[in-house]
Amino acid sequence: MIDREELVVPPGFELGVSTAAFQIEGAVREDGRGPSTWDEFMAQKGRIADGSNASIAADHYHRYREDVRLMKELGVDSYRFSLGWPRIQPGGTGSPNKAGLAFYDKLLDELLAAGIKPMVTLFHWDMPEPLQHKGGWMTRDTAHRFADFALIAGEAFGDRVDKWVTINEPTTVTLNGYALGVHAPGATLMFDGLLAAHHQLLGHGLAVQALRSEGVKGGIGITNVHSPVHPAKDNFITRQYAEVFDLVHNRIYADPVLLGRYPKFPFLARKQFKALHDVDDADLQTIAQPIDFYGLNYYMPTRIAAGPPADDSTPDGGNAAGMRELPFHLAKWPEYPTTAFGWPIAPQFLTETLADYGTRYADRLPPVYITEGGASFRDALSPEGTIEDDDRISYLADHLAAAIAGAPGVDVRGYYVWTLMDNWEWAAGFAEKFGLIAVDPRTQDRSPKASYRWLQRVLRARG
Ligand code: IFM
Repeated sequence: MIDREELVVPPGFELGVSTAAFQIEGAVREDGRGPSTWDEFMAQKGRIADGSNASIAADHYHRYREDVRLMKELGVDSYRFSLGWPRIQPGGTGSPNKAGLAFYDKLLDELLAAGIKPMVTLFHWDMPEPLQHKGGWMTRDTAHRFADFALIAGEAFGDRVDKWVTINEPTTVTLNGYALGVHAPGATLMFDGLLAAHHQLLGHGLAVQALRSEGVKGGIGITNVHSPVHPAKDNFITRQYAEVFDLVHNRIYADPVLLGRYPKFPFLARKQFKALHDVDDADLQTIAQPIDFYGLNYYMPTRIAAGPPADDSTPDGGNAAGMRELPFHLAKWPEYPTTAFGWPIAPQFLTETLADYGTRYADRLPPVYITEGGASFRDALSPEGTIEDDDRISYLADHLAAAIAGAPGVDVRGYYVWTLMDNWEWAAGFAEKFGLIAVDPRTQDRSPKASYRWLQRVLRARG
């Protein structure tokens, strides 16, 4: 644990906040926006823990000016947000919706006027529904439609965006969305869902080519969420299961992008990885386009234990019904405190992750940005009506310090806090709060928490 008031952010180290369109914008039926796979998913009974939906979310679509002002007062260098694909291409194909483009145009101009550098994610999970109905990421054609979308975005915003992220967390989309069915589109294909991973990676490569062909001035990268995987017991079988989970969570995404190949799959798991065997070399060349940075989201480590889920299973995807089909499960880390989501708080695994990247990818690894990091807690109002989210400050201070310290062979350039304000946390609805700013669900009033004021002090101390 570091002294949070002593934390020094070195000059040139970029500090930002991160959000995603569907989690904050609301206005799902306004100005020609089309429905997305998440619109459909959240309307299905039993899918969202608190029964809520994101049709208003944090109403950022109407309050973006106030949100940019709050970011300016916070003093961040950069803002990472995503473009709502269905807002710009309501049907997923064809010419863009002018009103959709106009919203992001205004947002970009507002950010630049406030001196905040925009980092734009092209896909943060809200796929246009018509494409989902054709199979979504299980369909190869979606990768090409995504490249068309990248071209539209590059043409419209390429003069102002500082950094582009093609896809956010293909891991989560594949595992939660296509394998376990706890996220949209709710498919339970288990290992067959890995085809969705390949098509996202192909979409990434094609989108990089599209943005380059538009001559965008910003750097281009991809973001994955990395969780270092440890066996709960040091025996052969548990180590094998941990290796399989490391492959499906981490390596099948990073290796093709950075090394131009899929990792070697364990002989005993060849059947499970068949979707990724024998892929065309041309695809791998497309996926391994040179990139300017690698985006890494880090929240927690993963522990794998043999046997089906038992009492020591983690929440979220960890106790999805599909997990019961597997001979292993995600186990708890009782030695660490946890966030409200039940995620272990252990910043040393961010250091381990960085060190692993430095060793594994060495000179193939471009500069790294931690594009997300943060924690949900049950924030309570103090008698004075403020939110004193001490736990969040500790989490951020310790993880930020780990990112700044970095690891040998890794050029860590920045850290983006997840997230600016309380939002709609996918299948958890509004229950899980990660924000630096509280949002009153009835009035949409924004109230900065103690963590916001702490980060503001840290940023001001840079001079
Ligand atoms: O809210 C999500 C975000 O959309 C993607 N990364 C993890 C966050 C917390 O679960």
